[in-house]
Amino acid sequence: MVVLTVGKSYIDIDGYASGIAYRELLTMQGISVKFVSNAVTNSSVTKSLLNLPYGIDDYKVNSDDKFILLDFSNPNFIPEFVDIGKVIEVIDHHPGYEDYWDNSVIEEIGAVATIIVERYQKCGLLNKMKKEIALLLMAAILDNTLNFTAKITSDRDRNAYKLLQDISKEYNFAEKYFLECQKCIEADLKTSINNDMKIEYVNDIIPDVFGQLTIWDIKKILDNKSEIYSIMNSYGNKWIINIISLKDNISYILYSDSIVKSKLEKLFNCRGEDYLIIKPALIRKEVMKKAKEVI
Ligand SMILES: [Mn+2]
Repeated sequence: MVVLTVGKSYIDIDGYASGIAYRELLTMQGISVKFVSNAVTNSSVTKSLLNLPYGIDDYKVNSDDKFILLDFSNPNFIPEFVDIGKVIEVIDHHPGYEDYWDNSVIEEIGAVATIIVERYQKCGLLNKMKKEIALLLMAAILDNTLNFTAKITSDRDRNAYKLLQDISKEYNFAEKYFLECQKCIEADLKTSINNDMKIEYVNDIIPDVFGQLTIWDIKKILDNKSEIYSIMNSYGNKWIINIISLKDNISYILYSDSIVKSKLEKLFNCRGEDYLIIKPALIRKEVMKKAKEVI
């Protein structure tokens, strides 16, 4: 048996969709394969995607099984049931461990899902892909590329997404998918902010407490500013939070006080009232990088 698996800490939609889609492809090719993981799915795997008639297999690993690792290559994230000597392939897009593996495909690309789409294409089996599988892979590409705005996005991701659109016939899926993610965030703003909180000293420009939320449409969230303030204030009196609104590709940066505000205005060379508006949107990593370059 070939066992596909993902990193042990949590499963995001890229690992989830890639595991399911690659299992279907290998099965079509006559290979016995299961997709196995004990990790929990995070909020990028939405309820409606979890409800599709595909999922993780209930399977106990045997000593003669071989393993394929998807969407991770860092050996620290290998699940306990994987025998590292029996890993036959690693497909990932996080750089750093290319030399560690003999059979690795670690590419600078938006999503592992894109590589899986290309494998269907190479085998001439794209026309056999089910609509539900196409939807899962579309969500993976959307999430991992931040709706094609992240720097890591490549033309391969855009091409794969087009092929998947033709299979699923869903031409308005980005809005649908991200609105469902947003609903989850709005339903429990506190958990969503807590689960994506970075506390790290960068320098005097940026507070240590740096939150981030990725949503589709900013409006409702801004109506709820007071709740965001109270959640962020529980981390201390100096903070910022970057709220990425994908619909308009804008970062809305909220801050704890006027001192932080004026430092950010200087950094971004713009003026804010209750928040800064930055277009195109920046992810947290990019804001930190910009702050480091100043000093
Ligand atoms: Mn990924």
